[in-house]
Amino acid sequence: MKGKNVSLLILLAVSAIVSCTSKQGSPTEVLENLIPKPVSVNSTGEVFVLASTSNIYIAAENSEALKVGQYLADKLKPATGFALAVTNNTDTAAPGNIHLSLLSDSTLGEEGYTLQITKEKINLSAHMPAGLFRGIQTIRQLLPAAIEQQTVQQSKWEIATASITDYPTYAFRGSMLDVARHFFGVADVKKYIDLLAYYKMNVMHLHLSDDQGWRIEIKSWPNLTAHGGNTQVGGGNGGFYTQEQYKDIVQYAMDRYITIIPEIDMPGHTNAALASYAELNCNDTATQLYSGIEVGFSTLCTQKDITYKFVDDVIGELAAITPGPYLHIGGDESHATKIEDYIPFVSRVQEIVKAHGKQVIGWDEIALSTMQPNSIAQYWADAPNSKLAVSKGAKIIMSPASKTYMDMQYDSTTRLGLHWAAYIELDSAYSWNPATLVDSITKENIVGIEAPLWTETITNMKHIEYMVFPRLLGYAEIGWSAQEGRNWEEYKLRLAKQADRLKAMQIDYYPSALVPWAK
Ligand code: NGO
Repeated sequence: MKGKNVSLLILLAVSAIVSCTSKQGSPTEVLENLIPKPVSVNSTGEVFVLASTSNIYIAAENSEALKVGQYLADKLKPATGFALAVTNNTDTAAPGNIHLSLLSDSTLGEEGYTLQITKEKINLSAHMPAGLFRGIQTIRQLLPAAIEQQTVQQSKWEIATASITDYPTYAFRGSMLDVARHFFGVADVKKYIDLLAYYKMNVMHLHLSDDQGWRIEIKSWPNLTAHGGNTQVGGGNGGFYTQEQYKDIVQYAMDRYITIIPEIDMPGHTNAALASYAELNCNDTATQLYSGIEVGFSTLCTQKDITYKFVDDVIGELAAITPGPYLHIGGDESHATKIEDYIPFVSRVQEIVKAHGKQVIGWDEIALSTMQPNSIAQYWADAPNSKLAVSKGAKIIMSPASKTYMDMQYDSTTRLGLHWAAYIELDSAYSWNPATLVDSITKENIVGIEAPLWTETITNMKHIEYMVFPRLLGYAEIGWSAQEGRNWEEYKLRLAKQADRLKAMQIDYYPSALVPWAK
């Protein structure tokens, strides 16, 4: 109680100071509009106004920077109705413009940026184009929430002036979508990618195969999709991405500085493949397609040569259409594979991935195998496995099920989802530190965090939105923002302010009672 009173007093004092320096009716608060929280923000108490005469100027001929500028113009257009010109012309005389520049400042890293917002102009600088891209998300969040509407809005497009320096804590900040248990088409995946981009995340992991469905065209094994793509949990039609569609998703993500990580789960979670090709089974008999949700009954026949030919073909085709460095090989819950078969199989698959020029990621069980020097283990449930991976020199992606699984229900009344790992309310999702969650796994061992959405109970985009939002914002902040500056009591106020944006984007989010949403 005492502690609460003190923080209330501090809050009141801070808002008193803020309101003294504010101009009546104009935005002054910068920080409260931003998730993830930047490294440093100095508000300067004035206002920049975006107008129909504003332009976006790119300093220097750089086609990537031009593309980022165009992305910003495209995002600002629907609600403002302004056709902002994006040009290399750096005539800086006129006020009201946005300037993007690349400068040699390696302290900002690949994704860092600085923003100088004065009443005359906005200067966004970065060391790399990815930093410009992250920076324009900050500009979007500083504009009124109506900026996210898709039709022209009557609003003053004002931004509070400030100087901001910002860069991420972790290099890897992602989410996974399980498109195997239920299939989601290209448009849904693109929408998901857009939302990751808005909160400065940079990885999207696609869980492309499981017992219930095979979702990516493999030209040398066409029955995987022709047969194995035909169903999903509950027995619906399923579906799959052609390689052209997959490439389209990859490009869409790349344009947003997001890396796609494709996952082929093996040797377990493989019923869809086993149903499509009899020769992958030890008894040479194809299984039936499966639409239930129990796990742990399927395994590739690890003794057969054809299995490794299959893996090599699949990994080879996937590597050829995946520009990102990673290939995910699953490896979880292979309860139907004897451990003496599992270990050599997973070790050999890592060599195959390496031969195709990619880096392995696998669920934490792969720690039991011989790890390639740069293989990454994804901690989801088993701390000893993850520590074993670290002892073998591997890095860790933190996806603890009890904190980051977005298929976990918020509480016992949530209409979708599971709760085998935990109920995950927004405070629980936010209030943990990847670098101290598992003893002896520290920040140096961790590449970053990933929040998976498994889809046994999720059948459409509205369901996705409800389970992902607003937890995803917390994961974005855990990955991006400094641990020392994070606490739930302060975060929940910023989260409350995001509601208008989520509404403007027509996202069906969970309105947790823990958050003081505006009336
Ligand atoms: C587990 C399992 C998945 C389930 C998920 C449901 C991992 C890595 N394997 O996580 O197959 O879909 O739980 O929460």
